[in-house]
Amino acid sequence: MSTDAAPYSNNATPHKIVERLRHAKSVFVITHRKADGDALGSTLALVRALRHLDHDALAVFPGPWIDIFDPLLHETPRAHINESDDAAAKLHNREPDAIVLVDTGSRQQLGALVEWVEARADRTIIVDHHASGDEHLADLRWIDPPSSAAAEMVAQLCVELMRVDSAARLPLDVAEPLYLGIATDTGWFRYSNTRSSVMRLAADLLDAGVDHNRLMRLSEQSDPPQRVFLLARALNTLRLDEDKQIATLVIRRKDLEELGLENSDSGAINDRILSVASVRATAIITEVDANNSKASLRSKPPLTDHERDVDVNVVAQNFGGGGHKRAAGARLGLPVDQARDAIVNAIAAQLR
Ligand SMILES: [Mn+2]
Repeated sequence: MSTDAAPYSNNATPHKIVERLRHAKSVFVITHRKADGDALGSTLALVRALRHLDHDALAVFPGPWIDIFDPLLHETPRAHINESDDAAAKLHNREPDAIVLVDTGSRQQLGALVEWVEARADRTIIVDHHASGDEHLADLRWIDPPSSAAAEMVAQLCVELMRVDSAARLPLDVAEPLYLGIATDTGWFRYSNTRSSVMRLAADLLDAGVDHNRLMRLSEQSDPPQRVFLLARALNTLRLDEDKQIATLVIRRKDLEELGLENSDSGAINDRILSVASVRATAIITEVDANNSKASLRSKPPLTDHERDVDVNVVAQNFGGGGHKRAAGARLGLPVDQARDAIVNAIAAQLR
């Protein structure tokens, strides 16, 4: 989620994007590196909808890759571009008529695809729900931060593209990844971005035949036991600051290495400590190396006018990162303990 991107804006309607896609015979759909449920779901859904209409569509994923959703990929054509790859060669020097970036519009999120995408801005379309990105990447931009997930936006495109009257009429192979996207980006309909439109869309997608239990199991109940051991270690580092309103945890390199884990999956751990009543904001600080750390941040919406609101997107921007008001991230060029203090101070400034 870390980005230097600036606030960016719309210049196209969903209708205009659909019209552009109708005229594109070949389309590459690209999302951000380390594709999460929304990124993957949005990409697969749009590629499959286009293929149902006999367009030549390809899903393109910049690495690294998170494999937990692999059972949902099926035969959908896709390319993986790793950090050290020559993007053009890996894409067989193919030149698509249109490129759609979904769930990101930020060059820092594109890995080895950055220059390839930048050179094709004239045929690139951004469909994103993040508030910041790099406008110059795309000729057409539909940016909608109120959308709970990019998949909510892509659902609208798929319905219009496929000329159905509601998402309940989408083919199951399109509906399933859309549901994955909205479910994961809303924390399974618990986060503050769970608005009425997303609940209605979820209902429609269930009517299209989506198996909620299967997706829930894949997404939330497929951890190796080491994840729980990591949680136990992380909880031992809990620190509460500023009248117990800020909760922070630290995950050290050593913890990950000893448990054989590659990443801290800090989003899931943040959710656990938000359960403390007094806590207004949380941060998981993960050690990258002796001098670098990354922070994953969350905040709770205030319940009364007396509560100060913590915007973690603003906190993350202090460190060159970003994201959303309730969920953001940043990389810090600091050892993990100093990074924790810096993050706590930045959050505390918003609570005073
Ligand atoms: Mn998203």
